Amino acid sequence: MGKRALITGITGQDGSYLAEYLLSLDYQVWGLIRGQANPHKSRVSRLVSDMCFVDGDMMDETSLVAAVDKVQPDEVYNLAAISFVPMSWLQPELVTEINGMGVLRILEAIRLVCGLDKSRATARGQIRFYQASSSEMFGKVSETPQSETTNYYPRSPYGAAKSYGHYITQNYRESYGMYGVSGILFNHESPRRGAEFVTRKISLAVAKIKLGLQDRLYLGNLDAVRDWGFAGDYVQAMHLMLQQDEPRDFVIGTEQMHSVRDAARIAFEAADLNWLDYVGIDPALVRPAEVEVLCADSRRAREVLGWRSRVGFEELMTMMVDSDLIQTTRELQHGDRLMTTSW
Ligand code: NDP
Ligand code: GDR
Repeated sequence: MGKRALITGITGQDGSYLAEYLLSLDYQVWGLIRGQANPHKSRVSRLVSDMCFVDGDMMDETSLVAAVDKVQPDEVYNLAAISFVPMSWLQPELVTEINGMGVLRILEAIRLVCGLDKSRATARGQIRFYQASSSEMFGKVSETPQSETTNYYPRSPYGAAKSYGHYITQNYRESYGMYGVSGILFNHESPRRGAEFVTRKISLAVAKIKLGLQDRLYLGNLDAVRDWGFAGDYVQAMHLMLQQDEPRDFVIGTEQMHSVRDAARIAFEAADLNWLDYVGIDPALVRPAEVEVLCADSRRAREVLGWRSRVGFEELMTMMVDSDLIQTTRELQHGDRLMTTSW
C-alpha cells in the first residue's frame, strides 16, 4: 500500500474524481463525512469503491483533530466548502465559517497532530496540505489573463472567504514550515457537477427539452466569461502540487475564454437544437456583484508541473449533454425523481 490521503469535500464533484485518481496511484484514500446520515455518502461510495470514511465537520475543530489523528495521512486535500457563489450572499457568515475559518481549523488540526512549530522545522513535510483556492479571488480583475502574481479583488463573500483560506495557508507555510499549497483553480465541470452551476444547469435543461420534459431555460448574465475545464484533468494537478520539492501555489485553467452564451449555444447544438428557441433571461439570476471575465495564465503549472488541460470546452459541454440525456432517460424509465435545480 502506498501513501495515505485524507480528502475533505469527498462527496462533492472534485472529491470523487480525486479519490478515483489517488486510488489508481495505489493510495489509501479516506474521505471526511459530515452529519449523522449524510445523504451524499452513498453516492460517493457507489462511484468510488475501496475507500474509507471518517467523521468530521469543517465547523468543528475537535472532529478535525480526531480525523487527522485517526487517519495519520501523508497528504490532506481540503476541498470542503459551500461552493455555490450565490449562497454566499444568502448565508455569508456560514460560508465564511466553512470556507475561511474551516481552512484555519484543518491547518491547526494538522499542526496539533504533527506537533509542528518553528523549533521543529525538520518536521516539515510530515503532512502535506492542499487548499482549494479559487479564481473567484481575482474577482474584479486587474489584468487578463490571471496568474499567481495577479492581485485579488473578491466580489462575493465566497471570494473573500476563499482569499482568507488562501492567505492563512501561505501563513502556515511561512510561520511553521508546513508543506501547504493552494491550487488557484478556475471553473471545472463534469457530468458530476452540481445542478445549480451554469454548465450543468444548461446540460440538464438541454436533455429535458430534447426529451419533451421542459420548454424553456432561464439564465442570468449571458455575457459572463469563464475559463472552463474538465474536473478529471484538474484533480491530477492537485496531486502534482503535493509532489514537488518546494511548496508553491499554482494557477490551473485551460487558458481559453468562453461566455455563458457560448456554453448554451454549444450545449443545445450537441442535441441538434437552436439555443435561441429556448433560452430566456431571468434578471433575478443576475448577481449583486458579478465577476465578468476570468481566464487563467497557467504557465507555471505547464512549466513546473508539466500539467495541461486535455478536454476542450466543446468536448466538455458535449460530454455533459450526452451524460444527462442518458441519465434523464434512465430516471424516466425507472420512475426516479428527475434531477433538478431551483436556482
Ligand atoms: P462541491 O460543492 O461539489 O463539494 C463541496 C463539498 O464540501 C461537499 O463534499 C460537501 O459535503 C463539503 N462540505 C460542505 N460543508 C462542509 C462542512 N461544514 N464540513 C465538511 N464538509 C463540508 O464542490 P467542488 O467539488 O466543485 O469543489 C471542491 C472545492 O474546490 C471547493 O472548495 C470549491 O470551493 C473549490 N473550487 C471549485 C471549483 C470548481 O470549478 N469546481 C473552482 C475553484 C475552486 P456535504 O455532502 O456534506 O454537503
Ligand atoms: P461560478 O460558477 O460562480 O463561476 O463559481 P457558476 O457556474 O455558478 O457561474 C458561472 C457564471 O455563469 C453566470 N450565470 C449563471 N450561473 C448560474 N449558476 N446560473 C445561471 O442561471 C446563470 N446565468 C449566468 C454567473 O453569473 C457566473 O458569471 C464556480 C464554483 O465552482 C466556485 O466554487 C468556484 O470557486 C468558481 O467556479 C471558480
